[in-house]
Amino acid sequence: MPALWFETAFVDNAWVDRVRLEISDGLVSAIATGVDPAAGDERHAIGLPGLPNLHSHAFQRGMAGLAEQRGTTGDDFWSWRDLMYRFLDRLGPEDVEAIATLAYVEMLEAGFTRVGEFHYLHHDPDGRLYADPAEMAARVAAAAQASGIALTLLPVFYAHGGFGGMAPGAAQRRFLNDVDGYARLLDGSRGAVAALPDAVAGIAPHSLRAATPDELRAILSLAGTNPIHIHIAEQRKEVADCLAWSGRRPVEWLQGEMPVDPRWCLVHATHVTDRERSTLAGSGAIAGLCPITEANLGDGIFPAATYLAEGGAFGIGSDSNVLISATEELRLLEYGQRLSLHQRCVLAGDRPSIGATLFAGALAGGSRALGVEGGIAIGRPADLVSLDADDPAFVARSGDRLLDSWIFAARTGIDCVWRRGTRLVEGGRHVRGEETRRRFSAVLARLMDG
Ligand code: NGQ
Ligand code: ZN
Repeated sequence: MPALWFETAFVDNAWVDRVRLEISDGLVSAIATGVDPAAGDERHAIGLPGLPNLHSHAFQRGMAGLAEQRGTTGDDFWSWRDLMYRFLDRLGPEDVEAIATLAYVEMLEAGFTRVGEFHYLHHDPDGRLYADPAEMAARVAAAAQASGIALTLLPVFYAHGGFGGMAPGAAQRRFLNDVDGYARLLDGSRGAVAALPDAVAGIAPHSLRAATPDELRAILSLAGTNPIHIHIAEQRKEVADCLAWSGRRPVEWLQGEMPVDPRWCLVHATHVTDRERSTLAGSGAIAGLCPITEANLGDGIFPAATYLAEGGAFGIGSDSNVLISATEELRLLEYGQRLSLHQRCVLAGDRPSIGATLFAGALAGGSRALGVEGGIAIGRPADLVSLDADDPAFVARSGDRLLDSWIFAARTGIDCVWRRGTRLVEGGRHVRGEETRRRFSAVLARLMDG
Protein backbone atom coordinates (compact mmCIF):
# COMPACT_ATOMS: atom_id res chain seq x y z
CA MET A 1 0.00 0.00 0.00
CA PRO A 2 1.53 3.38 -0.96
CA ALA A 3 2.16 5.86 1.82
CA LEU A 4 -0.06 8.94 1.91
CA TRP A 5 1.47 12.39 2.10
CA PHE A 6 -0.52 15.50 3.02
CA GLU A 7 0.54 19.14 2.85
CA THR A 8 -1.37 19.54 6.09
CA ALA A 9 -3.45 17.19 8.23
CA PHE A 10 -5.50 17.16 11.43
CA VAL A 11 -3.64 14.72 13.68
CA ASP A 12 -4.45 14.43 17.38
CA ASN A 13 -6.69 17.49 17.16
CA ALA A 14 -3.86 19.68 15.87
CA TRP A 15 -2.72 20.73 12.41
CA VAL A 16 0.62 19.37 11.29
CA ASP A 17 2.30 20.08 7.95
CA ARG A 18 4.02 17.85 5.43
CA VAL A 19 2.72 14.65 6.99
CA ARG A 20 3.52 11.17 5.74
CA LEU A 21 1.38 8.20 6.83
CA GLU A 22 2.59 4.65 6.32
CA ILE A 23 -0.15 2.06 6.26
CA SER A 24 0.05 -1.66 6.73
CA ASP A 25 -2.80 -4.17 7.10
CA GLY A 26 -5.19 -1.25 7.00
CA LEU A 27 -3.67 0.42 10.04
CA VAL A 28 -1.51 3.51 10.30
CA SER A 29 1.94 2.13 11.06
CA ALA A 30 4.08 5.28 11.01
CA ILE A 31 3.51 9.03 11.07
CA ALA A 32 6.24 11.46 10.07
CA THR A 33 5.74 15.22 10.06
CA GLY A 34 7.71 17.98 8.39
CA VAL A 35 8.97 15.57 5.72
CA ASP A 36 9.08 15.48 1.93
CA PRO A 37 7.04 12.91 0.06
CA ALA A 38 8.96 9.84 -1.04
CA ALA A 39 8.83 8.54 -4.60
CA GLY A 40 5.60 6.60 -5.08
CA ASP A 41 3.72 8.36 -2.26
CA GLU A 42 0.20 9.46 -3.02
CA ARG A 43 0.08 13.22 -2.49
CA HIS A 44 -2.89 15.18 -1.19
CA ALA A 45 -3.43 18.66 0.16
CA ILE A 46 -5.62 18.56 3.27
CA GLY A 47 -6.11 15.44 5.42
CA LEU A 48 -8.70 14.72 8.10
CA PRO A 49 -9.69 11.65 10.09
CA GLY A 50 -13.03 10.15 9.00
CA LEU A 51 -16.00 11.02 11.20
CA PRO A 52 -18.26 8.57 13.03
CA ASN A 53 -21.98 8.67 12.28
CA LEU A 54 -23.39 7.43 15.56
CA HIS A 55 -27.06 6.94 14.67
CA SER A 56 -28.63 5.67 11.46
CA HIS A 57 -31.79 3.90 10.39
CA ALA A 58 -30.46 3.10 6.93
CA PHE A 59 -33.75 1.88 5.39
CA GLN A 60 -35.31 5.30 5.96
CA ARG A 61 -33.06 6.67 3.20
CA GLY A 62 -35.57 5.07 0.82
CA MET A 63 -38.35 7.46 1.89
CA ALA A 64 -36.24 10.61 1.95
CA GLY A 65 -38.31 13.50 0.60
CA LEU A 66 -41.56 11.51 0.61
CA ALA A 67 -42.78 12.86 3.94
CA GLU A 68 -42.69 16.55 3.10
CA GLN A 69 -46.35 17.10 2.15
CA ARG A 70 -48.77 18.39 4.74
CA GLY A 71 -51.55 15.98 5.75
CA THR A 72 -55.17 16.91 6.34
CA THR A 73 -54.93 16.79 10.14
CA GLY A 74 -51.62 18.60 10.44
CA ASP A 75 -48.26 16.97 10.67
CA ASP A 76 -45.96 16.03 13.50
CA PHE A 77 -43.43 13.42 14.58
CA TRP A 78 -46.17 10.84 15.18
CA SER A 79 -47.82 11.24 11.79
CA TRP A 80 -44.36 11.02 10.19
CA ARG A 81 -43.84 7.79 12.13
CA ASP A 82 -47.08 6.36 10.69
CA LEU A 83 -45.82 7.13 7.18
CA MET A 84 -42.46 5.59 7.99
CA TYR A 85 -44.16 2.43 9.30
CA ARG A 86 -46.13 2.17 6.06
CA PHE A 87 -42.94 2.49 4.05
CA LEU A 88 -41.06 -0.21 5.95
CA ASP A 89 -44.04 -2.61 5.76
CA ARG A 90 -43.11 -3.44 2.19
CA LEU A 91 -39.37 -3.91 2.58
CA GLY A 92 -37.78 -7.32 2.11
CA PRO A 93 -34.19 -8.32 2.84
CA GLU A 94 -32.97 -7.46 -0.70
CA ASP A 95 -34.59 -4.03 -0.47
CA VAL A 96 -33.03 -3.28 2.88
CA GLU A 97 -29.62 -4.33 1.60
CA ALA A 98 -29.89 -2.14 -1.52
CA ILE A 99 -31.15 0.92 0.37
CA ALA A 100 -28.59 0.52 3.16
CA THR A 101 -25.76 0.16 0.64
CA LEU A 102 -26.78 3.45 -0.95
CA ALA A 103 -27.03 5.16 2.43
CA TYR A 104 -23.55 3.91 3.39
CA VAL A 105 -22.05 4.94 0.06
CA GLU A 106 -23.47 8.41 0.60
CA MET A 107 -22.11 8.47 4.16
CA LEU A 108 -18.61 7.71 2.86
CA GLU A 109 -19.00 10.44 0.22
CA ALA A 110 -19.93 12.78 3.10
CA GLY A 111 -16.80 11.94 5.11
CA PHE A 112 -18.31 9.43 7.54
CA THR A 113 -16.14 6.32 7.82
CA ARG A 114 -18.10 4.43 10.51
CA VAL A 115 -21.82 4.08 11.06
CA GLY A 116 -23.80 3.08 14.13
CA GLU A 117 -26.78 1.24 12.69
CA PHE A 118 -29.67 1.28 15.16
CA HIS A 119 -31.31 -1.71 13.60
CA TYR A 120 -34.87 -2.72 14.44
CA LEU A 121 -36.50 -4.08 11.28
CA HIS A 122 -35.96 -7.72 12.24
CA HIS A 123 -38.89 -9.86 11.04
CA ASP A 124 -40.74 -10.69 7.86
CA PRO A 125 -43.79 -8.65 6.74
CA ASP A 126 -46.08 -10.91 8.81
CA GLY A 127 -43.98 -10.34 11.89
CA ARG A 128 -42.54 -13.86 11.80
CA LEU A 129 -38.89 -14.72 12.27
CA TYR A 130 -36.91 -15.24 9.10
CA ALA A 131 -35.33 -18.71 8.83
CA ASP A 132 -32.21 -16.97 10.11
CA PRO A 133 -33.47 -14.69 12.90
CA ALA A 134 -30.56 -12.34 12.10
CA GLU A 135 -31.33 -12.26 8.34
CA MET A 136 -31.87 -8.49 8.31
CA ALA A 137 -28.77 -7.89 10.44
CA ALA A 138 -26.82 -9.90 7.87
CA ARG A 139 -28.21 -7.61 5.13
CA VAL A 140 -27.01 -4.56 7.04
CA ALA A 141 -23.60 -6.20 7.39
CA ALA A 142 -23.59 -6.99 3.65
CA ALA A 143 -24.33 -3.33 2.89
CA ALA A 144 -21.46 -2.25 5.12
CA GLN A 145 -19.19 -4.73 3.38
CA ALA A 146 -20.23 -3.63 -0.11
CA SER A 147 -19.77 0.05 0.67
CA GLY A 148 -16.66 -0.43 2.79
CA ILE A 149 -17.91 1.62 5.73
CA ALA A 150 -17.01 0.45 9.25
CA LEU A 151 -20.02 -0.90 11.11
CA THR A 152 -21.11 -0.70 14.72
CA LEU A 153 -24.28 -2.77 14.64
CA LEU A 154 -26.79 -1.97 17.34
CA PRO A 155 -29.51 -4.64 17.28
CA VAL A 156 -32.60 -3.12 18.83
CA PHE A 157 -34.73 -4.58 21.59
CA TYR A 158 -38.36 -3.59 21.01
CA ALA A 159 -41.27 -5.18 22.89
CA HIS A 160 -43.93 -2.56 23.66
CA GLY A 161 -45.91 0.30 22.21
CA GLY A 162 -45.68 2.74 25.11
CA PHE A 163 -44.45 3.33 28.67
CA GLY A 164 -45.28 0.71 31.29
CA GLY A 165 -45.32 -2.26 28.94
CA MET A 166 -48.20 -1.16 26.70
CA ALA A 167 -49.12 -3.62 23.95
CA PRO A 168 -47.35 -2.90 20.66
CA GLY A 169 -49.35 -1.80 17.64
CA ALA A 170 -49.78 -3.97 14.53
CA ALA A 171 -47.43 -1.67 12.60
CA GLN A 172 -44.63 -2.56 15.04
CA ARG A 173 -44.87 -6.34 14.49
CA ARG A 174 -41.62 -6.55 12.52
CA PHE A 175 -39.59 -5.12 15.43
CA LEU A 176 -40.67 -7.32 18.33
CA ASN A 177 -38.71 -9.72 20.53
CA ASP A 178 -38.91 -10.96 24.09
CA VAL A 179 -35.69 -11.09 26.09
CA ASP A 180 -34.81 -14.64 25.02
CA GLY A 181 -35.53 -13.89 21.38
CA TYR A 182 -33.35 -10.81 21.67
CA ALA A 183 -30.48 -12.83 23.12
CA ARG A 184 -30.66 -15.12 20.07
CA LEU A 185 -30.87 -12.14 17.72
CA LEU A 186 -27.84 -10.60 19.39
CA ASP A 187 -25.88 -13.84 18.96
CA GLY A 188 -26.85 -13.99 15.30
CA SER A 189 -25.97 -10.32 14.82
CA ARG A 190 -22.55 -10.81 16.37
CA GLY A 191 -22.06 -13.67 13.94
CA ALA A 192 -23.23 -11.50 11.03
CA VAL A 193 -20.55 -8.88 11.65
CA ALA A 194 -17.77 -11.25 12.67
CA ALA A 195 -16.18 -11.32 9.21
CA LEU A 196 -16.16 -7.52 8.83
CA PRO A 197 -12.87 -5.90 9.75
CA ASP A 198 -13.13 -3.84 12.95
CA ALA A 199 -16.89 -4.23 13.31
CA VAL A 200 -18.47 -3.79 16.74
CA ALA A 201 -21.81 -5.08 18.02
CA GLY A 202 -23.52 -3.19 20.84
CA ILE A 203 -27.04 -3.30 22.21
CA ALA A 204 -29.96 -0.91 21.84
CA PRO A 205 -33.13 -0.86 23.86
CA HIS A 206 -35.25 1.22 21.44
CA SER A 207 -36.66 3.61 24.05
CA LEU A 208 -38.33 3.63 27.44
CA ARG A 209 -41.54 3.30 25.42
CA ALA A 210 -40.47 -0.06 24.01
CA ALA A 211 -38.81 -1.78 27.00
CA THR A 212 -39.95 -2.23 30.61
CA PRO A 213 -37.48 -1.70 33.48
CA ASP A 214 -37.10 -5.48 33.99
CA GLU A 215 -36.48 -6.05 30.29
CA LEU A 216 -33.96 -3.21 30.26
CA ARG A 217 -32.03 -4.74 33.12
CA ALA A 218 -32.10 -8.17 31.45
CA ILE A 219 -30.74 -6.98 28.11
CA LEU A 220 -28.16 -4.68 29.75
CA SER A 221 -26.59 -7.79 31.22
CA LEU A 222 -25.77 -8.82 27.63
CA ALA A 223 -23.81 -5.63 26.83
CA GLY A 224 -20.47 -6.35 28.47
CA THR A 225 -18.21 -3.41 27.68
CA ASN A 226 -19.90 -2.72 24.34
CA PRO A 227 -21.93 0.41 23.49
CA ILE A 228 -25.51 0.83 24.75
CA HIS A 229 -27.74 3.15 22.72
CA ILE A 230 -31.28 4.30 23.48
CA HIS A 231 -33.70 6.93 22.10
CA ILE A 232 -34.53 8.99 25.14
CA ALA A 233 -36.36 12.35 25.15
CA GLU A 234 -37.01 13.41 21.60
CA GLN A 235 -40.59 14.59 21.80
CA ARG A 236 -42.45 16.60 24.42
CA LYS A 237 -45.24 14.01 24.37
CA GLU A 238 -42.65 11.38 25.25
CA VAL A 239 -41.63 13.42 28.30
CA ALA A 240 -45.27 13.90 29.34
CA ASP A 241 -46.06 10.19 28.94
CA CYS A 242 -42.99 9.23 30.96
CA LEU A 243 -44.00 11.64 33.75
CA ALA A 244 -47.50 10.18 33.76
CA TRP A 245 -46.09 6.65 33.98
CA SER A 246 -43.27 7.13 36.49
CA GLY A 247 -43.44 10.63 37.95
CA ARG A 248 -40.04 11.24 36.36
CA ARG A 249 -38.82 12.55 33.03
CA PRO A 250 -37.08 10.09 30.65
CA VAL A 251 -33.49 11.19 31.20
CA GLU A 252 -34.13 11.60 34.93
CA TRP A 253 -35.65 8.10 35.09
CA LEU A 254 -32.72 6.57 33.24
CA GLN A 255 -30.17 8.34 35.44
CA GLY A 256 -31.98 7.16 38.57
CA GLU A 257 -32.55 3.55 37.54
CA MET A 258 -29.74 2.53 35.17
CA PRO A 259 -25.92 2.71 35.38
CA VAL A 260 -25.53 5.52 32.83
CA ASP A 261 -21.79 5.58 32.16
CA PRO A 262 -19.41 6.13 29.20
CA ARG A 263 -20.77 3.02 27.43
CA TRP A 264 -24.09 4.78 26.96
CA CYS A 265 -25.28 6.94 24.08
CA LEU A 266 -28.48 8.88 24.74
CA VAL A 267 -29.91 9.59 21.30
CA HIS A 268 -32.08 12.72 21.11
CA ALA A 269 -31.62 13.86 24.72
CA THR A 270 -33.43 16.87 23.31
CA HIS A 271 -35.73 17.73 26.20
CA VAL A 272 -33.69 17.97 29.39
CA THR A 273 -33.84 20.10 32.53
CA ASP A 274 -30.71 21.85 33.82
CA ARG A 275 -30.22 19.03 36.28
CA GLU A 276 -30.63 16.24 33.74
CA ARG A 277 -28.23 18.04 31.40
CA SER A 278 -25.48 18.56 34.03
CA THR A 279 -25.80 15.00 35.29
CA LEU A 280 -25.51 13.73 31.72
CA ALA A 281 -22.43 15.90 31.11
CA GLY A 282 -20.79 14.50 34.25
CA SER A 283 -21.64 10.87 33.50
CA GLY A 284 -19.33 10.44 30.51
CA ALA A 285 -22.26 9.15 28.47
CA ILE A 286 -22.58 10.59 24.98
CA ALA A 287 -25.41 12.83 23.82
CA GLY A 288 -26.30 11.50 20.36
CA LEU A 289 -27.38 14.56 18.39
CA CYS A 290 -29.01 14.33 14.95
CA PRO A 291 -29.60 17.97 14.00
CA ILE A 292 -30.94 17.43 10.47
CA THR A 293 -33.48 14.80 11.52
CA GLU A 294 -34.36 16.65 14.72
CA ALA A 295 -35.14 19.72 12.62
CA ASN A 296 -37.01 17.67 10.02
CA LEU A 297 -39.19 16.00 12.67
CA GLY A 298 -39.81 19.14 14.71
CA ASP A 299 -38.21 17.68 17.83
CA GLY A 300 -36.70 20.74 19.48
CA ILE A 301 -33.23 22.07 20.24
CA PHE A 302 -30.79 20.42 22.64
CA PRO A 303 -29.07 22.89 25.03
CA ALA A 304 -25.69 22.21 23.46
CA ALA A 305 -24.01 25.45 24.57
CA THR A 306 -24.38 24.80 28.31
CA TYR A 307 -23.80 21.07 27.85
CA LEU A 308 -20.49 21.61 26.07
CA ALA A 309 -19.46 24.25 28.60
CA GLU A 310 -20.03 21.58 31.29
CA GLY A 311 -17.70 19.23 29.43
CA GLY A 312 -20.45 16.98 28.05
CA ALA A 313 -19.54 14.49 25.33
CA PHE A 314 -21.49 14.43 22.07
CA GLY A 315 -21.52 12.92 18.62
CA ILE A 316 -23.62 13.37 15.50
CA GLY A 317 -25.91 10.98 13.67
CA SER A 318 -27.77 11.08 10.38
CA ASP A 319 -30.72 9.15 11.89
CA SER A 320 -33.56 9.24 9.31
CA ASN A 321 -31.04 9.88 6.53
CA VAL A 322 -33.36 12.41 4.90
CA LEU A 323 -30.09 14.10 3.92
CA ILE A 324 -26.64 12.66 4.52
CA SER A 325 -24.07 15.34 5.26
CA ALA A 326 -21.54 15.51 8.08
CA THR A 327 -20.93 19.20 7.53
CA GLU A 328 -24.61 20.04 7.54
CA GLU A 329 -25.16 18.13 10.79
CA LEU A 330 -22.37 20.11 12.46
CA ARG A 331 -23.45 23.41 10.89
CA LEU A 332 -27.05 22.95 11.96
CA LEU A 333 -25.94 22.04 15.48
CA GLU A 334 -24.28 25.45 15.73
CA TYR A 335 -27.03 27.30 13.85
CA GLY A 336 -29.75 25.92 16.16
CA GLN A 337 -27.87 27.49 19.06
CA ARG A 338 -27.42 30.80 17.22
CA LEU A 339 -31.11 30.93 16.33
CA SER A 340 -32.28 30.20 19.85
CA LEU A 341 -29.69 32.24 21.76
CA HIS A 342 -29.46 35.20 19.33
CA GLN A 343 -25.68 35.01 19.31
CA ARG A 344 -22.90 34.04 16.92
CA CYS A 345 -20.04 31.57 17.32
CA VAL A 346 -21.61 29.75 20.25
CA LEU A 347 -20.10 26.25 20.46
CA ALA A 348 -16.47 27.21 21.04
CA GLY A 349 -14.42 25.52 23.74
CA ASP A 350 -10.70 25.83 24.45
CA ARG A 351 -10.14 26.96 20.88
CA PRO A 352 -12.11 29.80 19.29
CA SER A 353 -12.82 27.88 16.08
CA ILE A 354 -16.38 26.55 15.93
CA GLY A 355 -15.47 24.18 13.12
CA ALA A 356 -12.54 22.62 14.98
CA THR A 357 -14.49 22.39 18.24
CA LEU A 358 -17.40 20.63 16.56
CA PHE A 359 -15.21 18.35 14.46
CA ALA A 360 -12.97 17.28 17.35
CA GLY A 361 -15.96 16.85 19.66
CA ALA A 362 -17.96 14.74 17.21
CA LEU A 363 -14.87 12.65 16.44
CA ALA A 364 -14.12 11.86 20.08
CA GLY A 365 -17.69 11.40 21.31
CA GLY A 366 -18.92 9.59 18.22
CA SER A 367 -15.99 7.17 18.28
CA ARG A 368 -16.56 6.31 21.91
CA ALA A 369 -20.27 5.86 21.27
CA LEU A 370 -19.41 3.37 18.54
CA GLY A 371 -16.94 1.44 20.68
CA VAL A 372 -13.72 2.49 18.95
CA GLU A 373 -10.94 5.05 19.12
CA GLY A 374 -11.08 7.62 16.34
CA GLY A 375 -8.54 9.98 14.85
CA ILE A 376 -5.27 9.55 13.01
CA ALA A 377 -2.86 7.62 15.24
CA ILE A 378 -0.45 4.73 15.00
CA GLY A 379 -2.21 1.40 15.31
CA ARG A 380 -5.63 2.77 14.35
CA PRO A 381 -7.40 2.08 11.04
CA ALA A 382 -6.36 4.44 8.24
CA ASP A 383 -9.86 5.93 7.92
CA LEU A 384 -9.19 9.25 6.24
CA VAL A 385 -10.70 12.11 4.28
CA SER A 386 -9.02 14.59 1.98
CA LEU A 387 -10.59 17.95 1.22
CA ASP A 388 -10.72 19.29 -2.31
CA ALA A 389 -8.03 21.96 -2.35
CA ASP A 390 -9.50 23.37 -5.59
CA ASP A 391 -12.76 24.27 -3.86
CA PRO A 392 -12.84 28.08 -3.55
CA ALA A 393 -13.98 27.61 0.06
CA PHE A 394 -10.43 26.57 0.98
CA VAL A 395 -8.47 29.22 -0.88
CA ALA A 396 -5.90 30.93 1.34
CA ARG A 397 -7.06 29.02 4.42
CA SER A 398 -4.94 27.07 6.89
CA GLY A 399 -5.28 25.41 10.29
CA ASP A 400 -8.64 25.51 12.02
CA ARG A 401 -9.99 27.90 9.38
CA LEU A 402 -10.01 24.92 7.03
CA LEU A 403 -12.56 23.20 9.27
CA ASP A 404 -14.55 26.41 9.72
CA SER A 405 -14.63 26.85 5.95
CA TRP A 406 -15.47 23.20 5.25
CA ILE A 407 -18.36 23.16 7.70
CA PHE A 408 -19.79 26.64 7.10
CA ALA A 409 -18.82 27.59 3.57
CA ALA A 410 -18.14 24.61 1.32
CA ARG A 411 -20.77 22.89 -0.80
CA THR A 412 -19.32 19.42 -0.28
CA GLY A 413 -15.59 20.02 -0.19
CA ILE A 414 -14.53 16.35 -0.19
CA ASP A 415 -12.04 14.83 -2.60
CA CYS A 416 -11.06 11.34 -1.37
CA VAL A 417 -12.09 9.01 1.45
CA TRP A 418 -10.14 5.95 2.61
CA ARG A 419 -11.14 3.05 4.80
CA ARG A 420 -8.31 0.98 6.22
CA GLY A 421 -6.06 2.64 3.67
CA THR A 422 -8.23 1.70 0.67
CA ARG A 423 -9.45 4.66 -1.37
CA LEU A 424 -13.24 4.31 -1.64
CA VAL A 425 -14.14 7.84 -2.71
CA GLU A 426 -12.32 9.73 -5.48
CA GLY A 427 -13.26 13.19 -6.67
CA GLY A 428 -16.15 13.11 -4.23
CA ARG A 429 -17.71 9.95 -5.72
CA HIS A 430 -17.67 6.43 -4.29
CA VAL A 431 -15.91 3.96 -6.58
CA ARG A 432 -18.96 1.66 -6.52
CA GLY A 433 -21.46 4.54 -6.45
CA GLU A 434 -22.82 3.97 -9.92
CA GLU A 435 -23.82 0.32 -9.50
CA THR A 436 -25.15 1.08 -5.99
CA ARG A 437 -27.35 3.88 -7.32
CA ARG A 438 -28.61 1.70 -10.15
CA ARG A 439 -29.61 -1.06 -7.77
CA PHE A 440 -31.26 1.43 -5.40
CA SER A 441 -33.24 2.95 -8.29
CA ALA A 442 -34.58 -0.45 -9.32
CA VAL A 443 -35.70 -1.22 -5.76
CA LEU A 444 -37.36 2.18 -5.35
CA ALA A 445 -39.11 1.96 -8.71
CA ARG A 446 -40.64 -1.36 -7.66
CA LEU A 447 -41.58 -0.15 -4.19
CA MET A 448 -43.23 3.03 -5.47
CA ASP A 449 -45.06 1.07 -8.12
CA GLY A 450 -46.70 -1.32 -5.65
C1 NGQ B 1 -37.18 5.26 14.79
N1 NGQ B 1 -36.83 7.64 14.74
O1 NGQ B 1 -37.08 4.30 15.56
O2 NGQ B 1 -36.97 5.18 13.58
C2 NGQ B 1 -37.55 6.59 15.40
C3 NGQ B 1 -39.02 6.83 15.26
C4 NGQ B 1 -39.96 6.07 17.45
C5 NGQ B 1 -36.59 8.76 15.41
N2 NGQ B 1 -36.86 8.80 16.67
C6 NGQ B 1 -39.85 5.84 15.99
N3 NGQ B 1 -36.07 9.80 14.84
O3 NGQ B 1 -39.16 6.76 18.07
O4 NGQ B 1 -40.89 5.48 18.00
ZN1 ZN C 1 -33.42 6.94 15.76
